[in-house]
Amino acid sequence: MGAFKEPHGGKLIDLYLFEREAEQEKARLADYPSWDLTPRQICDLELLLCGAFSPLEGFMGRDDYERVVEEMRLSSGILWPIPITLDVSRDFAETIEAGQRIALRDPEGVPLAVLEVSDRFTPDRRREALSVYGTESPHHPGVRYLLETAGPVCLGGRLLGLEPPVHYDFKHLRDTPQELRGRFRKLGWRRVVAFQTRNPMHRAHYELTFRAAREVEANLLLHPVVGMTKPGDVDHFTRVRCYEKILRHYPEQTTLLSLLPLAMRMAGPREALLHGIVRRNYGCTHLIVGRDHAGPGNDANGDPFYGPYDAQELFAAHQEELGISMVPFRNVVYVQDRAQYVPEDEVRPGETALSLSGTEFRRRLAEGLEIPDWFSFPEIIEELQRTYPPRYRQGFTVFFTGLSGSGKSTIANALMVKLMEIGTRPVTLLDGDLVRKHLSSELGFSREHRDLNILRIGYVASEITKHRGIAICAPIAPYAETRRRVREMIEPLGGFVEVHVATPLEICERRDRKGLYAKARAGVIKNFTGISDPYEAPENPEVRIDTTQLTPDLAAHRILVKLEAMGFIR
Ligand code: PPS
Repeated sequence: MGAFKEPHGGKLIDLYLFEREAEQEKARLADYPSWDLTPRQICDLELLLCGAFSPLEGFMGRDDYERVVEEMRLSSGILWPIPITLDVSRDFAETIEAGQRIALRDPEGVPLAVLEVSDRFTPDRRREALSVYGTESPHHPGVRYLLETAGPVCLGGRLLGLEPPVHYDFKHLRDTPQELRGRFRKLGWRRVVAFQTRNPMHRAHYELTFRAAREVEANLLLHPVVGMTKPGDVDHFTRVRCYEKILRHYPEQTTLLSLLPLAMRMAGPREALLHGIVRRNYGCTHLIVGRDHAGPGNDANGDPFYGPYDAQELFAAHQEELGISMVPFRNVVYVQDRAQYVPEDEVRPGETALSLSGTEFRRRLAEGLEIPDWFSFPEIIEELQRTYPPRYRQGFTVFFTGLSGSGKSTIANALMVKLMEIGTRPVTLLDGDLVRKHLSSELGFSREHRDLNILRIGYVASEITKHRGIAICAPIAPYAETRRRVREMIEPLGGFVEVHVATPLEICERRDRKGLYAKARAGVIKNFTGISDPYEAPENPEVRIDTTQLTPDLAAHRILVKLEAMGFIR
């Protein structure tokens, strides 16, 4: 196997302009239209500019796009598995002509590159989804992005790089392909096997990378993706802290860690090829390809989108052309009898093989249960426990909803006092009236204004939850869709408990503590919830309370019991 083969016999692409040219180009930027790059586009741009996507010299035009989608080849015939395109809005595209230059800027407005537009085209996203991802299902995160997020028109052309995207984190672990090749050369590493990952590494990963490197007599590059991975993955800050810790377990001078700002598409087999091309460009000679490489999870029926070894098969078929070899790996399992990890097909009859699924691992973290040493190194478990504390240390939101006068505020106050008595976390009450005074004083009671009000409350509660405090919200929140959006905002950050205070309208109206129902009946107050405005009762709240049968004290107690059952207090 020849080391440091140049891609396709050519040089590594470097699209950055020399300093003087870049200055000249920057002086002309005021005359160019500007496009603000999305996070995904910034990742793609960074890899294009530094040559990680060699031989690409810019965003793909129609000819490359079409042939990549249909045949996995650029128009020149070179193997390329996934379109790398600049998608924009129709409005923006209509202002752009072929031959024009546009400035590509980061979210702060910093110009990163200039695109010499040579092509403007409207891709057929469904066809792209079917060919590249093998499915049109929106359950596939790559397809969902394509169909729901990506702009409808693409601009293709050559890139002139002005400066690389700024990264403030883990600077010491970021290398361009040039830099990494240089490091390998300096260290005398002639054979390098890359390990691609988007997850924290546990002992099984450690074992298999170690074995892979030994098998092919190569040094090891841990090359985790820190651009965009699958929604819901462990954040890259936590993962990189874990990688730094696992690195110390490899024999000295054998292994390097470098971060890859790639935006993953979760395209399974085709993505494995892209990973191969990128690693080849970074100077690696081998890539470990495992079971369900770059797999997107399951479809609506719970079936996987790709076969477990589809990626290995496709890679094997194109290995020569890719210029990088695959090290296929079999799953390793822990054999208790031998206190050792072994490939699963080497487990002898009668031996006990142990493994812990990702789901089971997350359950144990959430419940603060023990995680065995054979599964992961203690420093890594500790790191993950810090990011994912057990439920009783996570923040949560109790979100009351119900008619005016239903008793939301009274119960919310009682609950707040009880939680303060327990005292494990700070508590903030976002009561309807209070919020309308401080956060939403300019809003009225139209649907639009009510939604804005609830989304503001949701945003504040999500921040409180993220910081591991308790938010108690008590607005009317009459619309189910808006409540769903609030839940979606908060659930990934901690607990969300919806409490429907279901006191019937007649009772609320009979109580009429603020005299508002009388005014609403008289038509003095317009759009009054329950009288002249809708209230959509929640279908599946965590708790439903009717205050005609329950005192505020007992109602608050019921919510506490629910929180206990869910593991948020103990
Ligand atoms: S919403 O729909 O969630 O944004 O409403 P919210 O912020 O909770 O505000 C409800 C309180 O405002 C008073 N009020 C009205 N309620 C409903 N409809 C109309 N038109 C209206 N006008 C004023 C009322 O006192 C509500 O307080 P609560 O505590 O719910 O009784």
